Amino acid sequence: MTAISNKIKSKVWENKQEYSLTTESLRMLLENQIPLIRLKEFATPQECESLVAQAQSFNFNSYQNVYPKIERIGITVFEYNQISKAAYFQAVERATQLRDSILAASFNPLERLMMKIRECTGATVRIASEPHYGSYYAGLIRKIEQGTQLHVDYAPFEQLGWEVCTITAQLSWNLYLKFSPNSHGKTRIYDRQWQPGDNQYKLDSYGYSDTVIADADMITFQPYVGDVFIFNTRNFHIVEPMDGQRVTFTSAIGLLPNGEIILWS
Ligand SMILES: O=C(O)CCC(=O)C(=O)O
Ligand SMILES: [Fe+2]
Repeated sequence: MTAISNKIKSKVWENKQEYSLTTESLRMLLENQIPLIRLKEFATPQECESLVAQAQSFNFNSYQNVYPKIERIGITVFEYNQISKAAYFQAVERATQLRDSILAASFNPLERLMMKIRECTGATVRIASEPHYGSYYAGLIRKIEQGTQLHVDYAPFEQLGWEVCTITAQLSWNLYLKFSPNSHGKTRIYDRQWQPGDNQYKLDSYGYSDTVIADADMITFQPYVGDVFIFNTRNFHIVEPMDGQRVTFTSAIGLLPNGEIILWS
């Protein structure tokens, strides 16, 4: 990237503009030209409430080796990386059945989001799929209430040997389902993308030292129930702790070299 286009880019980050979902904004987010896309009123308060009510009759499990505690319904490639690919794909069917029964009794944000991305890009938008194993799981119902460490989510670095490792850009979408009235629990994204040399800043299974984001531009957003926020998770980011409940529906979104867009968790 040239010095001039870098300058234009950091202007956009400084202005902290919010973008709606369009072909152009999605392309710019994938290329890290803008920090954030917001889909206002993606779901109604009633839809969000009913999804949470359905989910609460099942067990949320804690992420393994992740501190502070993060709970979720659904499975992640990140955790099975330490176990095995085969075990992940064995767990997909059951996790998918549970997700589908919760969504059938409330509403389906995953289908809605995929449809919106399809409409605005014209691309093939599908759940990620692994040769010889089949479909991935996508769509966690997640509670992040004690915050996260500074981290990135970027499969080419984390998931060697999986289809999702071949993506060229990675985003995350979060639908905020429940958010206790609170001025905390915000999400902060830094204009600093993970690079191979950054392993020296790693603290544990996923957290990084603040040194890595020194001097980087950042944007902090306040989540609202019913809104979806999409951001580029190769950028270092962090969720502030809060008092009360903070429940989201979320998955990763990746761009493949052939232009297809894949989702997984
Ligand atoms: O819950 C959030 O606001 C963002 C969580 C996160 O780290 C992610 O979606 O990658
Ligand atoms: Fe993240």
